[in-house]
Formats: sequence, structure tokens, C-alpha cells
Amino acid sequence: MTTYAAERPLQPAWRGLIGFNMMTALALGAGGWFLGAWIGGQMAVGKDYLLATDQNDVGILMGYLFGLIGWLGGLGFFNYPVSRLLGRPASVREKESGGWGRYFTLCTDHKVVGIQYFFGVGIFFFIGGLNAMLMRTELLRPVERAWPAGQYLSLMSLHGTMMIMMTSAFILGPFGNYFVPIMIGARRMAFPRIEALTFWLVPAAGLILLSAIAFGGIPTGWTGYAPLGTEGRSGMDAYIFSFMLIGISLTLTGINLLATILTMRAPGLTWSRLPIFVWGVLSTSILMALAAPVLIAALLMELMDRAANTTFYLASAGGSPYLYENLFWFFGHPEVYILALPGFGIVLEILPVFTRKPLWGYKLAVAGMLGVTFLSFMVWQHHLFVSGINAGLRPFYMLTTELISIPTGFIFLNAMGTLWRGRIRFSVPMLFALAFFFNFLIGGLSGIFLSDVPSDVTTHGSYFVMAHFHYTIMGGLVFAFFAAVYYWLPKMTGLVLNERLAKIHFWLMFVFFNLTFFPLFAAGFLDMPRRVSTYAPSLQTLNDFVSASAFVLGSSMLIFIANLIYSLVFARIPAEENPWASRGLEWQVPSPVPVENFERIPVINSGPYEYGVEGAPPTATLGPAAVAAAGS
Ligand code: HEM
Ligand SMILES: [Cu+2]
Repeated sequence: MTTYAAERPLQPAWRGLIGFNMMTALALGAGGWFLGAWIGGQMAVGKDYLLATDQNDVGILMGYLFGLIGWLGGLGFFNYPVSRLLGRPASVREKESGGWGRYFTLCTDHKVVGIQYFFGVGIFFFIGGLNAMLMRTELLRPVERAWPAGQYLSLMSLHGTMMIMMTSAFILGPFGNYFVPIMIGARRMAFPRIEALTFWLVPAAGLILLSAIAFGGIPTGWTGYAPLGTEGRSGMDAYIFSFMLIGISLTLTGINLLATILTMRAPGLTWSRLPIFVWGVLSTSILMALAAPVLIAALLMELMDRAANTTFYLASAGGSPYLYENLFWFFGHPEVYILALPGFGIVLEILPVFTRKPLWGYKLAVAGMLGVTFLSFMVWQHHLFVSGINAGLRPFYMLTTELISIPTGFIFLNAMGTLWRGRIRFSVPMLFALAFFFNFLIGGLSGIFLSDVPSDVTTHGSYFVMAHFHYTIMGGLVFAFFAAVYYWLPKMTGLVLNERLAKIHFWLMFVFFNLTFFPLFAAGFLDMPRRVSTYAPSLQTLNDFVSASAFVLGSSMLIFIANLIYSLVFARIPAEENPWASRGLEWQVPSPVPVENFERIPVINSGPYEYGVEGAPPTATLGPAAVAAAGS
């Protein structure tokens, strides 16, 4: 392996800061913002409908647009296309084998992108978590205390939007990018530059969303409903612009992963040998590629309603707010499976390793994932049950929604069949995987109440819904994320994570997650409404209990962060190549994984879950017998 650092001439430390990297990107992004805002201001002069309000949406949106161009330019995204247009060879060194700098710039190594995602998304997820702590502080008392109602609403919207934006790429970002190419025996993704772009759009979106605080906040929650979304203060521009960037990132991620999995599998990797995590990624990618463009379109129209005087969602001028709701949820429902399906993939990937048994019902699991993918495009109007639209269509959407529990049930059958009579090792990844099933079961069962029209009419808009989706997203996705972290981080970093801290993290998170969110089902039945900071005084004891639990839940994240810092910075104990004795192909390569992943493209001999199967050959042949450079 070459180390570029040694070949480069020595230079003063500050010199490393100049060039195409995050520092430059921040500077050009800020500069672009001011330039764009100024141009937007000039454009708006003389437009009565803009001057009639106290805000200039054109200026703000142009600021974001130019800021984004500056950000991407500063990272070096235009170097390659410009060089090529001018007929020069590409000038930027995109794939380095060493050095910290590659984590702070455009890098086309899928493993670097995975780690960028892990930390990048993690930081914004943490900010979203801090917002939750602030909300729970306000909810300690039934009356308005720290924040006036409008600010609480804004805080709540910021929390919800940030969480949804960041968790959309919570598993596919770090682990999809890092492991899918390795698990299918490839050296890279199909479109490495697009892969880098999908990551660098995410921190831009996070920063832009945060800037909403400076422009009057977000009054709509994470759903951005019209007409409030078109009437709200300029903070809505931040919401719209940042969510559009996430939409673009999701679309491109989906297309890239689909192309990679469909065309770059190693010889012998048939569809029935594909790791179940890759099936989860594949079905999620279908959802991303088909649903996220609809979000972009819906938000683009909202943006134009705000800044260009169109009336797509304005009922008084021939538009309809229902159009927004339909488009939003046509994306929004598949979105909840964009969150959940990679989680299914992770837990089913982990279960066989820690039970030392083949995955029970592999084909059923694949059918379950594809079934969920297919059905999730046919249920979106269950979010509009009480909106007043199409009462006659309610039974149809009730039926399709309840049908989804069948393919979802397959995943539970797989889990139970795999656990049955297994020799279970309760290592930390396994604990998180088991907790996933416990939490997701409660989330799923409570979902039946919401898919059923009569009970949805009474629970809609209450804390019951709050409890339901936190059980599925946090109890499901976030627990699956941590299962993946403890399972795969030793391969990604080459270092061992401290087991005792990991166990403390798990038990605190599991116990206090349930103590935080289970009582909220009761709060919902007792009529506590969502999205407001005040509630009936009789509910204070319940809420104080929930807040106290939430603070412990929040601090369990600090234990995880402490573990990361302790294990990766101070202890630095090298991890074994295959600490869980897994058959997965990703565990058969050295740690840390070499830049090219494999010396030769491997040949796959058997499925990855044949634990305890007599005479099962090793998963893959990696040595010189493997096909020389096939597909590279
Ligand atoms: C410590 C963990 C968490 C706590 C204590 C917490 C608490 C809350 C609270 C108090 C609300 C507002 C309720 C209301 O007034 O209506 C809320 C809303 C929300 N949360 Fe969380 N949350 C946590 C984690 C998460 C996670 C991990 C996600 C997603 C990955 C998430 C997604 C959301 C969403 C989407 C909303 C709804 C926003 C809306 O109504 O538009 N939360 N959360
Ligand atoms: Cu839905």
C-alpha cells in the first residue's frame, strides 16, 4: 500500500488547510450566502407581493442556493467536471490511502464515505437529541414556562425534522456505503463521485436547517403542511431547502446502491446467496429512488408558492393544500420504511452469527422485504384519515395498511425461527438486535390502532401517535443502528470497543427508552395533544416521570460517546480480524480494510449463513485462485 504522506514534500501545518476541503467549503459557503442574498434582494425589488411581507424569501433562498454552490465548490466537486470540459486530466487527488485530510474533503473511497457519514450524521443526530432534552424540560410543568408556545413549536419542528433528515441515512450512510461493496465482493460503488456528493449534501442540509432559528423558526412540525408552510416566516425556507437537499441525497443514494448491487456482484454471488442486509439495502434503495423525487417536487412547489407567487397549494386561487398532503405522504410513508428496512436487514444479519444457526426462512425474509417495499406505495392516505378528504377511500387504505403487517410479520417469523434452539451468545450487538424486536413489536402493534379508522379518529394528534412512532423509529431503527455499530465498528476502525461501557449503554438505553415512551401511550389515551407545550395539570406526575426517564435515556448517549473516545483515542486495542467468527465476506478481509478491499475479486462458494451445516465450503475464495481483476 502506498502512503502518499511520505512522498509529499514537507510543508508547514497551515498549508494543509488551504485547498479543497471543509474549511474552504465553509468559507465559500458563507460568501456564497451573502452574494446570493444580495442578488435575491435585487431581484425582489419592485415585486409587490414580496414587499407586502416583512420578509424576502427570494433573497433567503438565493442565499442558500449560492451558499450550496460555494460549499460544493470549496469541497472540490466542480474540479473534475470542469477539468474534463476543458479537456484536461482530472486534477484533484480524490482517493488517498492515508492521512486525516481525506475525511474532510471529497473522497471517493466508499469506506471513507462510510466513516464520514458515521460522524457527520452523528453530530446532527446529537443536536436533535439535545432539542428533545429541552422539550422534556419544558414539559416538566403543565403551563408555559421556559418557552412561549411558538418557540416550543419551533423547537419541536427542529427536533422532528432534524431526526427524520438524519436518520434517513443512519444505516445506509455509514454501513451501506462501507459494507455493501465489500459484502458483494466489489472494490467500489458504481458511482463513487455521486457517493461522495450524497454525503456532503447532508451536513449542508443540517446547517441550513439550523439556520431556521435565525429566520423565525418552523411552525409546521416535520411535515411542512400547506397552507401554514407557505404562510410561515422565513424559517420555512430553511426547512424546504434543507429537506430538498436530503431528498436529492436520498434519490442519488438509492440509484447508486441499486446500480452497485445489480451490476457489481462477484462471480458466484447469486440472488439466493446475497447477504440479507444487502437485500434490506436493495429494497430501501428502491423506495429511495422512487419516493424521494416526489418529496423534491412537493417541496419545490411549496418553495415557488412562497417565492414566485404560484398557487399550487392555495385553495383561494385554484390550488389545494390536499395536493401537498398527498404528495408529502406519497413520500412520507415509504420514508418510514426507508427508516425501518435497513434495520430489518441488520438484525437478521446479526441473529445467525450469535445463534450459530442458518438464517431461518431466508426466502421468506426476502419476500417480506420486497412485500413491504411494494405495499408501502399504496397506503399513504392513512395519514389523511381525519383530514376531511375522500371518506369513501378510507376502507381501501385501511385494508392496504393492515396488509403490511403480513410481510412485516415474516421478519418476526425469521427471527423466532433463527432463535429457536440456538446457542445464543448475548454479546452487545445481539442484545441490541433482540431489543429491536421487543420495541418494534410494541411499535407495530400500536400501529394497528392507527391504521384502523375508528380508533385513529380518537388517537390521531395525541401522544399515542408520539409513542407509536418513537417506538418504531427510535426503538427500531436507532437500536438496529447501535447493533450495527457494535457489530461492525471493530472492522471499520480496526479497534475494540470497551465491552463494559457498551453493556452499561445498552441496559440504560433499553430500560429508559421504554420508561420514557411507554407511559406516553397512556398520556395519549388521556387526551394529551401533540405539538403543544401545555397539558392538563392532572398529567403532570406522568410527564415528570417521562422527563426524568428521558434525561437518563439522553445520558446513555454520553456513555456511548465516552466509549468511542476511550476506545478509539486512548485504549486503542487492535481488534481481531473476525471477532464474532462470522461467515460474512466482510469479515474475511484484513482490518483495517485495504483501499482496494480485495487483492483479487473473490469467488463466492456458498451462502453467508451456513453455520453448523456439514460440509459447507467457506463463503468465498479470496486467494490467487480467485478471478483476476474481474469486474474491476
Ligand atoms: C431521547 C430521545 C427522544 C425524546 C425524549 C424525544 C422527545 C420528543 C418530544 C417531546 C417530541 C414532541 C412532542 C410534541 O410536543 O408533540 C418529539 C417529537 C418528534 N420526535 Fe422525538 N424524541 C426522542 C428521540 C427521537 C428520535 C431518535 C427520533 C427519530 C429518529 C425522533 C423523531 C421525532 C419526530 C419525527 C417528532 C415529531 C415532530 C412533529 O410532530 O412534527 N425523536 N420527540
Ligand atoms: Cu404511513
